[in-house]
Amino acid sequence: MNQPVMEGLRLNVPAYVKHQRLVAWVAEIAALTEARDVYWCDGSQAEYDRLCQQLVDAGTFQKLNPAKRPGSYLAWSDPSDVARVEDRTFICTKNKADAGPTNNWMEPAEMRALLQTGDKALFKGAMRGRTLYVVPFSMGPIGSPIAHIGVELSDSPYVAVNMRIMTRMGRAVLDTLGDNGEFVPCVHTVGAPLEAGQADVKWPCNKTKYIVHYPETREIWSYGSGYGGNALLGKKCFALRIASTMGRDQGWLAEHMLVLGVTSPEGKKHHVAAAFPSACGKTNFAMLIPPAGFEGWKVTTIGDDIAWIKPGKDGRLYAINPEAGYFGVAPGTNVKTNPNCMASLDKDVIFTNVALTDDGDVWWEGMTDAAPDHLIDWQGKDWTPAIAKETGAKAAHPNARFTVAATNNPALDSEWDNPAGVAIDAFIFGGRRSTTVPLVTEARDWVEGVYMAATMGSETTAAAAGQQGIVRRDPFAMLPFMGYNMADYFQHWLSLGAKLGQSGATLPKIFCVNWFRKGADGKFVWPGYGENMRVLKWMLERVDGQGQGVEHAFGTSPRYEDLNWQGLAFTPEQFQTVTHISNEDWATELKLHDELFVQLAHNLPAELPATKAKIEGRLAKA
Ligand code: SAT
Ligand code: MN
Repeated sequence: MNQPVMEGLRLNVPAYVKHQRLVAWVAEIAALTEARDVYWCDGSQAEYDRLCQQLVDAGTFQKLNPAKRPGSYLAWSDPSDVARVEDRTFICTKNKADAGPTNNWMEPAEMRALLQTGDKALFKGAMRGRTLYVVPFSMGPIGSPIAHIGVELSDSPYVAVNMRIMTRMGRAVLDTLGDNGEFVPCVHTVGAPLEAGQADVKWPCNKTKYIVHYPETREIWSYGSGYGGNALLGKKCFALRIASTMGRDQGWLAEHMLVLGVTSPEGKKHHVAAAFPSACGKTNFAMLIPPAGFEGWKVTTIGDDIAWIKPGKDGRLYAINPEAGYFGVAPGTNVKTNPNCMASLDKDVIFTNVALTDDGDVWWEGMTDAAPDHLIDWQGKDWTPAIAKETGAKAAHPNARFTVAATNNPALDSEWDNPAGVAIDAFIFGGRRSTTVPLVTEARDWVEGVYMAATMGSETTAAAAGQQGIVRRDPFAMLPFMGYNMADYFQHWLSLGAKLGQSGATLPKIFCVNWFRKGADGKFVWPGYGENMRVLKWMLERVDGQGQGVEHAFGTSPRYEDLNWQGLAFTPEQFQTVTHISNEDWATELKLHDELFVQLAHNLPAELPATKAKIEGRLAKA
């Protein structure tokens, strides 16, 4: 292929690239952003090692002690760039109603003027002095009929190396794309052009941030942040926001769900998909080790954050994990809460915003009972337990993360890479609620389950910038990740259920859980983590038509004697605390459901207020 040469810029197109439209687009973005040069990622180990070394030389990465943490690096971000920025995230559709009331919206032409075409367009010259990395990636196994391809153009080598872990990235993707394949174009800049002679900083970013989606043309434009979901555009931007609209149009689901396999001692295997908001323990649940009393049971991980779920010919729902790695929360992770995760982090990890130990390893709050005597915290400052006591300074940022390949996980499911996916037996929806919501409830039918998921509330966490610990409605744990109108999304779920039901297929059962209920002392009552297996087993018994429970106003829950307590001292009184349904609390809760329904009134499926009326009727009789 001839190499298009633009004024002063070679596109450096490798001979194996056959896709003229892709090359033309790279040329267009390189010209717009005035990138210094262009580099096409091939996805090789040698390239990864080279880019990591380059990041070390630039001061972005510190190489960790290879005797303690081989092949691993630590990055500290700018203190202002530590989480997703929901208030800077936009869904740009022609009609505002298509983005819906839960999304920030701007008219596409207006946004394009701001970013691309206007006199002061932010992307104009944004990559000056920097290399534009062409990052081809596949969400899902390369070549799978369920997978989709994206190409991210980014001026951040940190993004390139993280994308190599989080996705199937590199030359093989372009080979599959051929000369005319479809891809989602993703443009990302840290928004920190370098003028001639200007020295770079360790974590370039910009105070101004835009995370922009055009669902109608399936494009993503991200400006000003180098962090996680703002910058690794295959993840929330593509695999959830853009993919949810693709799913709506094509009859499938893109969900903020982990997917796990559970195998019983008799060898019977079930698959479960579970939605929880960010930083509510999805990774822990996906890597759960069954506790004492569950000998012979096995839990295996298919995915820890996102599921793409498509109906199969048999009417069942099949899920794949579109990702190839985990971008998980480090604080709180330890050998007790998540031993499989700790083992995954032994080698070949990129850590972001954890603390550095004096012997070149990492530490975060909750990793060990006692903190080391001295650390360098995530902002590069001296940290000791005494300083922490006095100032409250955290060694690791509460949203500190690890990036690691799925293949590092000792509990990885043998089917995790299966292009056909796994058949889902149950959906679980869970929020972080210190009160009101009981440990586990089974919906009596699909519509009741959709109601539960739609009205889910959760206390906010450090995964997003903004106030933490306040309850907000987070339907399906998708509030920050919906690419279209939330009410239409509810309808999509209802319609899919109705369609599959009509085909005679058994629909997955739907459950709602809450691991986070607190007692009068303000402490969590339910031990969580591995002990969640007790609840999981009950759910699977229900799937098999065996588990016992009692019906109440909004579903069916187990009694104390319906769970296996072998190996755990958990009293009926404690069980009462985590399962109690207070009519008073639920009256308040239902008012919040009302507020949501008022907000989503446009196109809200009638089934939802109808379900609410039934619940109210039952509560009145209770
Ligand atoms: O920053 S990410 O979006 O990748 C993590 C999360 O919020 O779940
Ligand atoms: Mn997530």
